[in-house]
Amino acid sequence: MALLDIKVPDIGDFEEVAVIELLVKPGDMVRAEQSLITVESDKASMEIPSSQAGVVKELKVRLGDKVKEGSVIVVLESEGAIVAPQAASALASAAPAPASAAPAAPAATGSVEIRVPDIGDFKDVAVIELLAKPGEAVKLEQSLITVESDKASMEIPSSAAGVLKELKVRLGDKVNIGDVIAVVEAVAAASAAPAPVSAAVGVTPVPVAAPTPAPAVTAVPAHQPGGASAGLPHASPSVRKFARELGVPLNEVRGSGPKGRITAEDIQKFTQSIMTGTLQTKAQAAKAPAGGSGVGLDLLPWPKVDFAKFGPIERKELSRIKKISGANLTRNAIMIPAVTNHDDADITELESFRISTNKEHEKSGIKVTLLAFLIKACVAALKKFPEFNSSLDGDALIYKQYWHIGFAADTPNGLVVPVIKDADKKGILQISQEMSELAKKARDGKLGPADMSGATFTISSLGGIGGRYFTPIINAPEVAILGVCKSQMEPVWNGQEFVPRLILPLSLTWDHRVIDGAAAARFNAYLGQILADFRRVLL
Ligand code: CAO
Repeated sequence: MALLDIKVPDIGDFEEVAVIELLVKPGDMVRAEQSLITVESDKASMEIPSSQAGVVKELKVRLGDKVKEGSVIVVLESEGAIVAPQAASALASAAPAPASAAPAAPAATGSVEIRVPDIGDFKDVAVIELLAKPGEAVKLEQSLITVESDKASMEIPSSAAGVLKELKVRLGDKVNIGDVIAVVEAVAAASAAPAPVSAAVGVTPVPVAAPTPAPAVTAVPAHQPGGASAGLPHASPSVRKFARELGVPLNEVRGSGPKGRITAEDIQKFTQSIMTGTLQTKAQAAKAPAGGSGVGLDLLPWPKVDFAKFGPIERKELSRIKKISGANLTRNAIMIPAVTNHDDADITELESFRISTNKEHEKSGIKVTLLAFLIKACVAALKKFPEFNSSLDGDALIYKQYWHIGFAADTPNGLVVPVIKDADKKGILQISQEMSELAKKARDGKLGPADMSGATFTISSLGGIGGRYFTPIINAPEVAILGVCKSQMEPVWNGQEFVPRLILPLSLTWDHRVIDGAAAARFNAYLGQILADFRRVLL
C-alpha cells in the first residue's frame, strides 16, 4: 500500500481551469484511467483520469476550485508500487487545442468537404452522435458529429458556414484522420479571411488523444449562449456515455450544473420522469397516435408558453408539500375511474345541538365542530357500507376493520391530510379536540408522518370558506372521499309548506372499480339521514 498524489497532467495551453465535477469521493475504489474530476476552460472540458488503481483517500479539490498542471487532485491509496507522479506528464501530447489556436475563418463558396482533422493517436473512432441534418444551416465551427474512442469524445466542427448538403457518415461508423464526414454548401462569411481555402480545409484544432492515461476531452464545448456551440447539449464525455447507455436524448435534458452543464444526476432525474410518466421524450410524443395506443397515456407534451411575451411575470418554486401532493393528485386523478355524487343533508337540528353543546362546554375550551359530527356520521356510513372503507389490492379488496378518518387541512404551504385514528372509538368532544390540535400542527408545519398515515376515508371540508359543491380527488389507496361545502338556509317543502332548513351540500367521490353508483347514492342518503337525526346511528 502506498499513498500517491494524482496530479493534473500537462493540459496544454490551459493556464488555470475550473473544477466543474467531482466524479469520485473518498473511499471509492478507482481503476487506472478512471476519471476523477472534470475541469473546464472556456474552450473545452476534460476529465482527469487516475494514473493508478486504488482507493481514494482524500479529494484535494472542491467544485469551483481552479487547478493547473501539477495541482494535486486526489490522494490515492495505491495497491501497486508507487508510480512516479510524473506519469501524467506523458500527457504532454494530450494537450487540447491552445486557446489561441482558433481557426482562421475560411471563406469558401461552393461545396466544401468537411474532413476529420488530425486527432492524434485516435484510430478508427466511432461516430456516436450526428449533430446536424442535411438541409440545415450550419455556422462556422458548429459541431457536426461527435466521435468517441475509449479515451475521449470530441465534436468535429464544420470548417465552413453554409447549408449541410450531405452527411457522409452514419452512427456507428468508424472514422480516421482525413475522412470526409460531410459536405457543406458554403457561403462566404463577411469576416472571412480573403485567402482562398481549399475544399478539404483543416478544421478547428481539436484535443489530441494521448498515451494512457489521457484526459477525456469534449472539443468545442464552450457553452456560451450565442457562441458557436449554443444549442448543443453541454455535458462531459462520461455523462454523454451514460445518457447514450440509457437512451436519453441529451438535447432534451435541462442541465443543472454550472453554465447549464448536464450532470449524471440530471440524466437520472430525466429517466425517472420518463419512467413515472411525468415526461415524454420528443420521440415518444411524436409517436403518440391521435386515438391513443392503449400503452401509457399518449398525451401531448405540456404546452410551453413564453408568458413574458404577454406581460410581466414572476417565477416562484412550488412548496415542497405542493410538489409531493401534486404528483399524488395527478396519479389519483388519472388512474382512478372516479365519479362524484352530490347530495344535501338537513343539519338544522344538528347545528342547534352543536351550538348548545358549545355553550355547555364553553369553559372546557373545546369547540365542538361540524366536522367532528361529520366524522362520526361517516364512520357510521362506512360501517354500513364497508367497501367504502376498503382498498384495492390487485384483484382483491382489503376491508379494514378500523376507521381512521383523514381531514384535508389548508396550510400556508399547501394541503395536508392529518388523520383522526380510531374515530369509531372516540366521542365528538375528543374528536373536536384532536382535530384542533392536528389542524394547529398542520398550520405550524409540524405534522409528522404518523399524523398523516393510515386513513381509511377522507373528508375535505370547505364549509368554513364557502362554495356549493365540488369534486374532490380520492386520496389513494382509499376508495372514496367526502367533500363538504357551506351550509345555508333554504326553503324546503315539508309536504304542506316551505320551511327554512339548514342544508349542507355533500359531494362524494368514489372509485368505480370498487363501488357502484347505487351504493354511492345509498351511502349519501344514509349519511344525510344520520346528519339529520343522529339517533339513527343507534338503530
Ligand atoms: N357550513 C357552514 N359553516 C361552516 C361549515 C359548513 N359546512 N363548516 C364550518 N363552518 C363554519 C363554522 O361554524 C365556523 O364558524 P364560526 O367561526 O362562526 O364558529 C367556521 O366555519 C370555521 O369552522 P371550524 O372551526 O369548524 O373549522 P372547520 O372544521 O370548518 O375547518 C379545517 C377546519 C382544518 C378543515 C379547515 O381549517 C381547513 O383547512 N379547511 C380547508 C380544507 C380544504 O382546503 N379542502 C379542500 C381540499 S381539495 O383541494
